[in-house]
Amino acid sequence: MNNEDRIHQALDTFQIETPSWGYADTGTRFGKFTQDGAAITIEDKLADAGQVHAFTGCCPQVAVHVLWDFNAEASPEDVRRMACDHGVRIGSINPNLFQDQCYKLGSLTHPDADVRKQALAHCVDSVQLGQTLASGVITLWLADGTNYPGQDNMRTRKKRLEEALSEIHQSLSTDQVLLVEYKPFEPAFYHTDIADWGMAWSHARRAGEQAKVLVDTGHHYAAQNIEQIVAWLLDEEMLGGFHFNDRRYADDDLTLGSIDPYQIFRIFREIFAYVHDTGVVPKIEFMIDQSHNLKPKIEAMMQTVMTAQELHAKAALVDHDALGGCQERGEIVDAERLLKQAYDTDVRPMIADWRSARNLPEDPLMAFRESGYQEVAASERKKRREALGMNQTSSYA
Ligand code: AFD
Ligand code: MN
Ligand code: MN
Repeated sequence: MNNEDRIHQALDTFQIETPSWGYADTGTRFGKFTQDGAAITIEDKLADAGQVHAFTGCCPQVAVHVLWDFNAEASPEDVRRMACDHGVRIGSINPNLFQDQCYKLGSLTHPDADVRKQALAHCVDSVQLGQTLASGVITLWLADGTNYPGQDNMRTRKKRLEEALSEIHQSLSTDQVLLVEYKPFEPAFYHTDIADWGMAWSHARRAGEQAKVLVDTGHHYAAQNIEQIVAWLLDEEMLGGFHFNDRRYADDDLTLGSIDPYQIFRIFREIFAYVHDTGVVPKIEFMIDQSHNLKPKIEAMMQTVMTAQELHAKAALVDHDALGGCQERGEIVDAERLLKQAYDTDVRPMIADWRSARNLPEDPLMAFRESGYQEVAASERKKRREALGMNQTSSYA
């Protein structure tokens, strides 16, 4: 198979989910810079996600955040219809266990049984919401942890979480998966209850067959070898999915591949190698987790999507048989050359051909910019913000 065919075949099956929260105003703990064009309601978010899908052709699903996207004006049925109206559908469901005041000392791991009960009820409600929306994926991120040595017993918290995850798992329908996300620190600063892939793996394993690990590429210490984690989880059949972004320092939600594109290529290459070696195509949820504070939201999302397609296409070019031969013979220079040859291939013309063959613009970002959608949305939403008296200036949170 030539490079063009390999890339077209890879792109035909490559889909990546965009997050509703990536279209709305966001900020840091030091303040929020609002944008006239940012989405205000879930309908705005789904309209914007619909634009990303319409121009790129690979983002039919939108992740939702339960507390931020559903309310009196947006029931699950309303949201499902809005998604359909904008040419997308609801993807993963994100419970919110980190904003309610009662979660100050944790949610599912909290020392107070009543708080744990409230958190568990929210998770089970989220699972049922997923069933209502025909979403097969529950992505669980816990901000749980402690800020001071001695604050709580880490083993007791582990046990509380094991109990809760097992109950959440029991509420899943047969076609749902529970993806357990890990993060080394933030917001907790002394310890985080699910701090690394091993803890997530242990919790998912204990919870049940339908629980797997969610790898957020921004949730690793600087020198961590993420593709080794991916290879292990693949081999253990415990890789549930990714939250893609990039980081300079920590959980920065930078544009995927903007700091270390070769790492993302190596991650995708591990998946292609696993499929080649085992003949098994694992069900992996490719999801974006970003919410840019400064960039225009839709353009930032398109940049990430287009980069993901390029890095995935490059990884599709690796000749696994030739690489396997080099590895067996210990030809380490040639082995690395094979990877670099694939990575250094300019795949953009072949991706452009793939897009035009599907009536998609060769450069989705520029085509979107010329469409005028952003200007129309910004002026309409600016009026709505003013009418709602929404905060226009950043303030210390
Ligand atoms: C934050 C958390 C985590 C979570 C996301 C959506 O660090 O990545 O998946 O918010 O809730 O980025
Ligand atoms: Mn994440
Ligand atoms: Mn994060």
